[in-house]
Amino acid sequence: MKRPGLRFARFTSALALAGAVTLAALSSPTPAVAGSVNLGAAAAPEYRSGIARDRIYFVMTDRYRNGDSANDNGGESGSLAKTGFLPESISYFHGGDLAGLTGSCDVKDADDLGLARLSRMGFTAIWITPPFAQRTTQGDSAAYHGYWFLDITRPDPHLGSKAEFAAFTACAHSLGMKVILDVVVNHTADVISFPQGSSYVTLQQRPYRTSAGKAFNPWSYVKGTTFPRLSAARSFAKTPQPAPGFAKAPAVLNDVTKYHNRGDINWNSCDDRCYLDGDFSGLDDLMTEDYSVVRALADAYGSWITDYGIDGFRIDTAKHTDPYFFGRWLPTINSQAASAGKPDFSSFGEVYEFDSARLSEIMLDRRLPSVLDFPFQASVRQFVTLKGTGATLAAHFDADDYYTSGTTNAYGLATFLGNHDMGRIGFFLRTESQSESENLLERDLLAHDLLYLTRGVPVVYYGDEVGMTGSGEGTDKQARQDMFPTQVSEWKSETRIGSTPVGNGSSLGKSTPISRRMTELAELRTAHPALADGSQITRYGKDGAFVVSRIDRVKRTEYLVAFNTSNSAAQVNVATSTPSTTFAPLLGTGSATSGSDGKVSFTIAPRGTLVLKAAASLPAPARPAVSVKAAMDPITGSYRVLATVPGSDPSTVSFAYRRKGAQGWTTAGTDDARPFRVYLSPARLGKNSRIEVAAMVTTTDGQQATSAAVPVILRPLG
Ligand SMILES: [Ca+2]
Ligand SMILES: [Ca+2]
Ligand SMILES: [Ca+2]
Repeated sequence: MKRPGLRFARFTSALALAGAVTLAALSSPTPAVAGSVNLGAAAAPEYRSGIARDRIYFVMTDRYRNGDSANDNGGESGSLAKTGFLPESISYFHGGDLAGLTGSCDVKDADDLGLARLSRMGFTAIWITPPFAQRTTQGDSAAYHGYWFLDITRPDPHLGSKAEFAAFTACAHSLGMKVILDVVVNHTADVISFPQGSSYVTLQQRPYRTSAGKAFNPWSYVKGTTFPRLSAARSFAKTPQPAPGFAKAPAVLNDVTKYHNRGDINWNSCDDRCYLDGDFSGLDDLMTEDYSVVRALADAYGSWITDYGIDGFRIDTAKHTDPYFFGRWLPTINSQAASAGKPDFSSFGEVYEFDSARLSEIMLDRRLPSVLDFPFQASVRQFVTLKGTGATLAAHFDADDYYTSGTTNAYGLATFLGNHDMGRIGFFLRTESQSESENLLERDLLAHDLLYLTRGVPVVYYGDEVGMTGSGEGTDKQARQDMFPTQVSEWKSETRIGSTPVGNGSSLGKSTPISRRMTELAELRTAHPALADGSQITRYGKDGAFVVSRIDRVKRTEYLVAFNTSNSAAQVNVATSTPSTTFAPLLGTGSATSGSDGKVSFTIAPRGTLVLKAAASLPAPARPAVSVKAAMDPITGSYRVLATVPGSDPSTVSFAYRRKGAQGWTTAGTDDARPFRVYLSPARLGKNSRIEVAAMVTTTDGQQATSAAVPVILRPLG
């Protein structure tokens, strides 16, 4: 869920410190290099998330395929308010369900348009909108989207039964696909209202009070399992009054004192706390500081992992959840997943934020392992519509080092081109492109090439494979079209990129230039895993062109991936790490030969992509050396630790720190692309902490060298 224009201050998380693992106890001492320190196991290898090589298809289940018309009314009859079913309207349920999405699960049957279709297109994971039982309707709209839950212990009856959910996950797993559930922890359906009205009341105006009337801050209780006893009449800024007839589950969520009860987020005049404690458009905002809420959400969502083998969560409205919640909730989720045989359970949060410095800060402060990469979406959108240049993309990826820690980095970010809130890439191209309209298909393919061939986990929004664009404003309801034959008249005649308007037909059986390219890109990533999660080194970013190297460290092979958004051919001259060899094409037309200095020149076609693979292996690197220096980064107030490594070998550099006087080193993260950097936050490590930092370089042939230790005082900004 999104709202524009949010601003956030930094949150200092005391819990962040508690989670930093001191690795001294784990290390088996290795011989120290003369004149340098021994980082032991704190010099961790480069990290990759469990989904770094996956390709995710994001689908709104209600809009994909109707496998069972008997559930279209959700088991209700009578009024629209009860059934929520009106397939002619963009605001109501349309009939799609789990049975339809699952299909017959026969990948060899070209007529099987369920999960087998997605497997054939090369997807290795599916993210479905929240499948939980909803408050069916609210005002003049229905919960077909899944973000208004009442009961998270069972599927919504419009989508199917528990048995049908089990069949869905079993089918996905049999096809080698992971299942990622969209979960909501910030709020429930809107059931509570206030006699005092819905305008937000600040903490200064009315603090929270215990049932005995004592003012308190819920953030004082985020380290333990106790919480003050509260009273509906006395504890809140407003008096919570639940509408009758809407039972929530788990049962503790029926207790109105488990909510913030301060009124709605006012999007125009919110203080920082209001974004966290206010109701999101009336949706009941959970008191996630209360451990009983943490526990209930962990048990209820964890049981889906235990019962169905769910592989990951996409976490809705993560930006609006209290800053301590994920540090408490995710470890219990991950341990339930590990017990269920899912040690690589992977989650990513929705933090609607377009600045990478700020987004990474929220991700790390909140202890989220990954987030949706909104800045990537904005940068690619600008690039392909000619509102940006190669420099736009270079600047975007230059911020990647902000995401690096011992257990996070930019390779685990979920990348995307558009979604169910902001609208589709096809709409942006159709309405924003500063180019001749006949090139929209090529620009759409270019956008998907960028999605699949740069770092991150590509998420395709369902319907983009058939070139859906969007009606009206192109956002939210108008970007949630049906894949099965639609009864919405404006969707029948809607412009599509690469194909004709769908009319009364189905979008499911169609092969389009975009779907064929997705399949090709998926095959390319599978055949050459470096294109999925190999080190990415920016080589060129100017005018219409953007070029990166991707490195296969196991095979010691370099790839060049080049994009050109301009309407004329782009001639580039870039550095590589592989001298005196030929680079042959895997995608696109062109080739190159590197000189003895590693430089190559080649041409990228207008609106084209070129993927080249070096014939020779990376050369044996010289004996390595590394030095570090640290300085405050004025953008974030974190300390930028920069390692200098001579030569052009695509080495990795592991960073570690230790507190003054301590013996063991703690992992700070490993960077595998020049410039070699990590960022240490005074807020997370402790303001004015005195630490030492050091780095260890590992070359592509396994040689290592360690720097001297450098003292740093983590003074806060300002
Ligand atoms: Ca149905
Ligand atoms: Ca909240
Ligand atoms: Ca770097």
